Amino acid sequence: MALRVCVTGAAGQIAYSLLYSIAKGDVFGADQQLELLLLDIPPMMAVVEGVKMELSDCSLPLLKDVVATADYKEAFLNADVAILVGAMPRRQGMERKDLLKANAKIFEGQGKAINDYAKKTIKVLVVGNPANTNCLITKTCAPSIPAANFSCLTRLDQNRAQYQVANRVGVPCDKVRNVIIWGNHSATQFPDVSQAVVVTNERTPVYAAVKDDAWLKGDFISTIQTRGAAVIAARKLSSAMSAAKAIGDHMRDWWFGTQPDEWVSMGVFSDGSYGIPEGLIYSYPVKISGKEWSIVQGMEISDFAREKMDATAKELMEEKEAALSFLGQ
Ligand code: NAX
Repeated sequence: MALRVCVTGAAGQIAYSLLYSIAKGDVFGADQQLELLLLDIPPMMAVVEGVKMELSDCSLPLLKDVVATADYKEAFLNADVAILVGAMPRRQGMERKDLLKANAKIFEGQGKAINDYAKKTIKVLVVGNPANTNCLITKTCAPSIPAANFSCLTRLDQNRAQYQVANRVGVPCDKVRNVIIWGNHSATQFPDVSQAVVVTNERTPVYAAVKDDAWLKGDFISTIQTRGAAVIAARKLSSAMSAAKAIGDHMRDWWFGTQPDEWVSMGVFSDGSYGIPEGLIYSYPVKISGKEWSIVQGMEISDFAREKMDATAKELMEEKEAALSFLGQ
């Protein structure tokens, strides 16, 4: 049976990299047939039709059907997976409150449509910013779908952190494991390598491998927190290729599971683990098996980490309060 995968923001720059990667089998497996449901807003339909033409021209054997639509029902009907990339971008002079309001409206509508039309087993990954809070709104508006089926993307931050450490130590990126991104996909996020290891013939803690605590507690953290802005400054466009790669990594791990002794970071519905308020979409280290994630428990949290984990939780509480107040308007 073909898997029905909805991607929103289908005319945008992330989707342009992402759709090819999904359609050629990188994410759901080399044997999994696919139907792609491409959603964007009505003025972008001609562009989505162009993307659809290109997908056809890629001549990909797994791709059974491509639907281009601006209609929520058509986009989410019987969907197995939804990757919500489309969002209202922050325009110059726009207040944070106005951004939250515009996005609350979008994700309220999409949450309701997922609730009404998608499969109850659907996995939803929210990418459009503010990703954590947009994910919370979507989940809130889809009460018939389990909370565990919603997540937001912090894998790009994890990948950025892995690269920075690997580059410093001089090993390939995949040798750096168990980096954690805590909290919000924003400048308050806390990239934490206190549990991370460099895996060569042995497993060396990152602090021992890097041998520069000041860098790991200072510039390393701020580099990850501001990397998105640095890419925009250089490219005049936000991260797209790397975002699409991270979406593929996130979804593939959710689908096929994580390796033993390894975890990945995902924004998930907080159950109060590590003293974070319940009911936020907060990025935690998770292990995945049988398409179900569980938060890695039992790690010691230093005072240094505590302060940073609480600061990003506080920002998410404020976003949540503002965004929920806009629902139904
Ligand atoms: P683009 O502006 O290139 O594309 C966005 C697309 O979404 C546009 O085609 C637009 O028409 C569409 N759209 C707007 N409202 C929609 C709606 N209600 N339904 C369906 N489609 C809608 O942006 P792109 O570079 O692709 O980025 C998309 C989003 O990803 C942005 O919100 C961006 O901030 C966010 N990102 C999140 C990241 C993360 O790690 N969580 C990293 C990358 C990226 O910055």
